[in-house]
Amino acid sequence: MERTAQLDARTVVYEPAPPPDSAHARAARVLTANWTGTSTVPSRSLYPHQWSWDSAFIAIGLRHLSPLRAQTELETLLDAQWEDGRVPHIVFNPSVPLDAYFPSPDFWRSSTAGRAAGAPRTVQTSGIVQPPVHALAAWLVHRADPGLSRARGFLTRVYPRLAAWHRYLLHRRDLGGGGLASVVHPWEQGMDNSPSWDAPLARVAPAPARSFRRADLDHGAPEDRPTDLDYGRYVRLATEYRDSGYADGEGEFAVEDPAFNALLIASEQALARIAEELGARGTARRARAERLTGALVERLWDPAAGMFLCRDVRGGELIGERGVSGLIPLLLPTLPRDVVTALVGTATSGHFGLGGPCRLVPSYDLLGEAFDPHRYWRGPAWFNTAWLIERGLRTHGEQHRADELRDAVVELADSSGFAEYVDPYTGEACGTAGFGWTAALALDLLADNGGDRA
Ligand code: 9WN
Repeated sequence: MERTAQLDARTVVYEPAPPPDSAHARAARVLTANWTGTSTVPSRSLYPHQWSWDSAFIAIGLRHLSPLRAQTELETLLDAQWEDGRVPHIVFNPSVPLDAYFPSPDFWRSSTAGRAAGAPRTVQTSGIVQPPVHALAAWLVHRADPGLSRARGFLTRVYPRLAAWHRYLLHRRDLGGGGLASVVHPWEQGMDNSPSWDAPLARVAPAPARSFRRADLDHGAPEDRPTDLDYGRYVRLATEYRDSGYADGEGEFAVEDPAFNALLIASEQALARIAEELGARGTARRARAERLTGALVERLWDPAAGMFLCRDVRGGELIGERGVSGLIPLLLPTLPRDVVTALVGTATSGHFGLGGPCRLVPSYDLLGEAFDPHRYWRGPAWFNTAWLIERGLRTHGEQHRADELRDAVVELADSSGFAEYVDPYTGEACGTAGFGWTAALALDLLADNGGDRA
C-alpha cells in the first residue's frame, strides 16, 4: 500500500491527506457513515443490513481507504455462508428492527427452514444468493496490501469458502444442464425488475398484496421502485423456495443470466490466481473458466442482437430483451474478438447510447418498449455496471472509451450525492443517496490503478 499507513480497521492516515472538499473525501465519508464495525450497509435508510454483491463492490473501493476493513467486509459475509456453499444475499443485523426492511429474517426463517441446507445457527440470513463477485474482490483486496493480507492469512482463510461457493453454483445451480448457473429469483441476479424477467415472471401467480407490507416505499419514491405486482411475484417465489427447505431445482423461475455467469467466470479466474498465490496450481480453474466462457457464448450469445441475452430455462428460449447484463461479459479477457467488437458496437449504438446521449450505460435498451428512465433496473444507469463495463473496455484495448466512462463514473457519482442510480440522459439522482457501492467504485476509479484493471 503506497499511499496509506494502516493503523486499525477504522483509522487510516493519508500521505498526503486528500483535501476535505474533494470527491475522494466525500466518497470516503459515505463509506465511513455506512460502516457498522464489521461490514458496510448499502444505505442506512433503504438497505440497513449487509448485502452480498454490494459487499464485494464495497470491498473493492474500501481497499483504498483501509485494506483491513476491506478484508473484514468479505470475511463477515463469508462467516454467514451455508454448509451447502451458498453465500446468502442478505446477512441481517439483529439490532435493526424487523419492520425496517422487507422481507425480514422472520420471512426467510433461515435457521429453521434452511437447516437441511446448512444455514448458520448464530446469524439470520436470506436463503437466496447474489452474483459471485467475491473472489474477484478478494483478489483485488489482497493486491492492495499483500503484506497485511499474508500476515493475517486472509487468502488462506477465504479460499476454501470461495471454492465451496463456486462449487455450489456450478453443481447445484446448473439447472439448464449446459454448464451455466441459473438464478431462481430476480433478486438473485441483482437487477430486480429488469424487463428480461417479465416473460418468466408472468407465469408466477403473485402473492396477495395484503399478505405482506413493503418497507421500501417508506424511503423511496414509488415511481423509482418495482411495482406492487412485481413484489407479489417476488414474495410468491421466495415463499415457495423457503417452503421447499431451499432445495434447488424445483421452482417455477430459473434463468441463465449473462452478467451472473460472466462474474462467476471472472471470479473463477481470480480463484486461479489466489490458488497460485497460496502455492497451489491454478490450471484446472483456468481451464474451467475457459469452458464456461465457451458455454456462455454457445448458450447466451445472440448475433442478431449483437449482445448476450438471458435464457429462460423453464421455457427453453432466449428472452428477447436487451438488458445491460448482456454487455457485462465484455469483462472476460478471452472472449472471441468478433463478440467483443459486436458488444462495443451495441454499447455505443442507439440501444445503450454510450459516448452519445448517455455518459453511463443505461440498465435497459433506450429503444425498448419497457424503457423507463427512472424505474430502478428498467432504464436508469447504475454505477456497478458502469464499473464492470469500464473494466471490460480497458481489458480489450478500448482505452479512450474506458477513460471517458471512468471520468463519468467519478463525476456523476459525486454530483449525484453518490446516488443509487441516475437518469441515463440527465444524470439526475434517483433512489437513495449515500449509496455504498457508488462511493466505493468511484473511489476505485479515482485511484486509477489501471494495472489492476487491464
Ligand atoms: C433486494 C442492496 C440491493 C442490491 C440490488 C438492488 C436492491 C434489494 C431491494 O438493493 O435489491 O435484494 O430491496 O430492492 O436491486 O442489486 O444488491 O443495495
